[in-house]
Formats: sequence, structure tokens, C-alpha cells
Amino acid sequence: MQFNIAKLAVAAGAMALAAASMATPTHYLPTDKWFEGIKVPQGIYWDAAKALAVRKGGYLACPATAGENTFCANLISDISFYSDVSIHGDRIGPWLGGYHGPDGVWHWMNNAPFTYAKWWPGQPDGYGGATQVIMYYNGAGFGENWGDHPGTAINGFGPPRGFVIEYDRAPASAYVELQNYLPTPEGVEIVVDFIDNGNVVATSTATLEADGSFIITPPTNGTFMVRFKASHWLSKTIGPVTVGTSVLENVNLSLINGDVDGDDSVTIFDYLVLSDYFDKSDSDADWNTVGANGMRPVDADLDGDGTITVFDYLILSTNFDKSGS
Ligand SMILES: [Ca+2]
Ligand SMILES: [Ca+2]
Ligand SMILES: [Ca+2]
Repeated sequence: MQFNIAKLAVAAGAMALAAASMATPTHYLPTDKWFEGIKVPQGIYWDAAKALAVRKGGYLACPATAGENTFCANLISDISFYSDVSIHGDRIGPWLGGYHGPDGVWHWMNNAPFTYAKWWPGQPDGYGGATQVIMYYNGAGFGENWGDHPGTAINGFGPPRGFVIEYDRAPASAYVELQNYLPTPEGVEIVVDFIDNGNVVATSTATLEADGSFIITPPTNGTFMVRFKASHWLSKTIGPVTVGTSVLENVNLSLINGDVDGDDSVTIFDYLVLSDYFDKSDSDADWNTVGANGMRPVDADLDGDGTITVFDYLILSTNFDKSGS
């Protein structure tokens, strides 16, 4: 386990969370939650913010108590998280995970009871649309009060420039190098197994950003061995790692290429599949079709250049006989 926050911060600038700048999630002890304020300088609407929060392993913050609300508001207590001044002279603030349901009452998306509320005077007013969500709103200023908003563009208003994420457990940041791979790893799935006494007790799947970074939020707190595996790369297991109860931990991994059939060893079977598909390319109609050998041609394209060539063979040869570790 390596700790490398500086590297993550640099990497974050290039990632597909794009223009969203990462902060460090901070722990709110009274309710054992983690919160993070995210700034999006070009502005963002509710659905996009909601999706980014989920991609980071959390959800839009649901400050269900006065304490949580003050804590969240302090993470974004800067006018730069808010919209420009609207035609009405006010500003829209960072999004939260509250919404007005078809049942006509307010809900938090994590199902916390909606008993506490911190509406700005005159809010909620249902302005701008039938479906409303919650944002920080303090007239022309910033602070810990809320307003309701359709969550989408409305005439005369620009978008707010941020949102707050809530995590049920401490999210861990990881950075994976996929060896011998030409494209960026953006969109490659990585399967993360949490192992206790040899048993996989939880599995989660993450999607890599362009720089190989990803966030895992452990499904449960505890001490585990943690195994990382991506399609035709061998797994890597680290640990024991105590997750969910401490500060952000950054995991740096480098995964070995060559496991065409995904059984976590580079063997003659991988050679056989690669041979079957030698010279195929992504212009072939069956590139993504499972063949008689149980694999797809794309699975044998180890370097990701869109063709099965001697270069894929070389990767396999170099790593022959290796297994996940
Ligand atoms: Ca409103
Ligand atoms: Ca294999
Ligand atoms: Ca290739």
C-alpha cells in the first residue's frame, strides 16, 4: 500500500471527471459519514452531478441533520462554487441529493428521513419547473441555506459550479497502470475483490479514468486482502488493508498483460486463442463475437491497437507462465 496524494492530485487534472476538481473527502464523526465538495468551474446541472457522485462511489450529499448540513456547507463556502448572478439578482449554489417526489414530499436519495430542513426564506417555491431538487441557496451570497430548483437550465440563470458528495465509507483512491496497452485505460473495467480469510466477501467493479485512476468505496468496513483484476491483465492482491475507517488511501498498481482467456494465468491456452485470431482486426464483423474457443478476437488484442499481430504475441511471450499475485 502506497500513499501518494500528490500523484493523485496531478492525475486528477487529466481525468474524465474532467473539469471537476477533486478535494479530499473528510470524515464527519457524529454520523460517521464522509463528505467532499466538488468544484466544476464551467458549471454543472443536477443529473450530471448525480452521475459523477455515483462514479466516485458516493451520491449527492444528503445533509439530514443540522450538523451534517453545516459540515457540508463549510466544504463549499466560497462564492466560486455558485452560479453567476441571475436576472433576479441571486445565485444558485452547489447541488444536494434532495428531491421532491411524485408523492409530493421531499426525500433524500440515501433514504435518510427528511425531518431537518434549512430553507432560505421563501423557499421552496417550485420556481422553474414541476420537478424540483435541492441546492445550496442564500440569495446573492453563500451559506448553509437551501433552495429548490428544477436541476436543469432555466432562463436567466447560469449553472452552479459544484456539488457535494456523501460517502457511507471512506473512499479509497487507486491508480492502475495497465501494462503494454496503447490506448488510454479510460472505460476499462476493474473488478475489486475484498477477501477475508481466503473468502471473497464483497466484490465491486470500477471504471478506469483516462489516467488509470479510480475510486473504490468498500462495501463494508473491515480488514481485507484486496484483489484487482482487469480483463486480460493478471490480478494483483494487496493487503491486509483496513478500509472504511481511516483517511483516503491511494493504491498504486501495475497489472501484467497477457491473460487472453481471463483465467489469471498466462498459459498455452492464451496462445491458442491468440493464434486462432491472428491477423484479425476491429474491422472484422466478428471482432466482438465469442468464437468456438470461448473468447472474442478483441480479447486477444493485448496492446489494444485494433489488430492481432506479432506485438500481441510478444507481450504474451514476455509474460508466459506468470499468474496473478
Ligand atoms: Ca426555488
Ligand atoms: Ca489465461
Ligand atoms: Ca494488437
